[in-house]
Amino acid sequence: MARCHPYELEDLCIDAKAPQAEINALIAKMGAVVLKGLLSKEEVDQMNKDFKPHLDALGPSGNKEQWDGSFFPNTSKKVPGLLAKSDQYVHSMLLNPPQLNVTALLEVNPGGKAQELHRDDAIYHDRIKGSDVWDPRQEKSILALAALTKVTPENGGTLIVPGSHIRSDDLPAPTYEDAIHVAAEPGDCVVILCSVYHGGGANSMEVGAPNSVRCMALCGFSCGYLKQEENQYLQLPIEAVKRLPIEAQRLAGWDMSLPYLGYVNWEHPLLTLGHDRSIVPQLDDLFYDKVQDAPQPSAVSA
Ligand SMILES: O=C(O)CCC(=O)C(=O)O
Ligand SMILES: [Fe+2]
Repeated sequence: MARCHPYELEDLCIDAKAPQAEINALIAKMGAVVLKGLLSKEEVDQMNKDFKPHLDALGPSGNKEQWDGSFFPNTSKKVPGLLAKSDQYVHSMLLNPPQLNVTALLEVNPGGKAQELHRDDAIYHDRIKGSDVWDPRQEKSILALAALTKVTPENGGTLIVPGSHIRSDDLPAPTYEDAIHVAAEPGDCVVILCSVYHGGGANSMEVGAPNSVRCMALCGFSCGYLKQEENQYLQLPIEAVKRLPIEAQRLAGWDMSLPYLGYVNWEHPLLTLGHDRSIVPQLDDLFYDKVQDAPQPSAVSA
């Protein structure tokens, strides 16, 4: 059966050092990109080292005590709360600005079945009207998936339907035949708009075969006025939050969404982490967004 688009994996791939405007144009067209070589070998090695004890603590793949559903079968190991588990993750994935939405390590093991194709933004109950041109204002969140192992179509490479970010919700959802399979090297990073149809792939490999385990570190961002998918305030030990760089604390949710959403005792939430008042926005700075309120270039020239 014909796919609903003409694209192959290489149409989504772009050098991570390409000009930002080129990357933006590609994601606007496709709804997803693969940034080749975003992370260095050292960054990938350090994250794998930091996460190993947490994966080991879950026991072997297929362990019946793990979540065993269709979206996440027990062959997928899932580690949450990554800000408290790897400083390298904080620096390589988080400090890359809006508000953090979700962190997760997803290790897909042999025997794992493919996820249903889905839009992550379905959690916000939005409907996409569908059009020929992408309107960035429809987006609520964006997700980066960094490869920490080799990722192949056989070991669970993510399934993506290019162009489906502008597909109307009145049309039937795309099928597995419409999806392309991600293949990526460690350090490559898949970035998807959360309106694009995607899903974790099946792992059809034998246990113990080379590259039979697929591991990706996920870092999602959402608009600051939305409830976060992974509840950072309850997920992270407060002492671990206090140790994060201030920019990471803000991204994790200890911040205001202007105008005046998210205060504590009428003040900025960073004060709850013990910061000196002099470095924390106060009074009118809790209400007015100087960037948004400034005259826009078109308004000035008109
Ligand atoms: O594991 C993957 O490749 C994608 C996972 C995913 O889409 C999800 O958990 O929502
Ligand atoms: Fe997803």
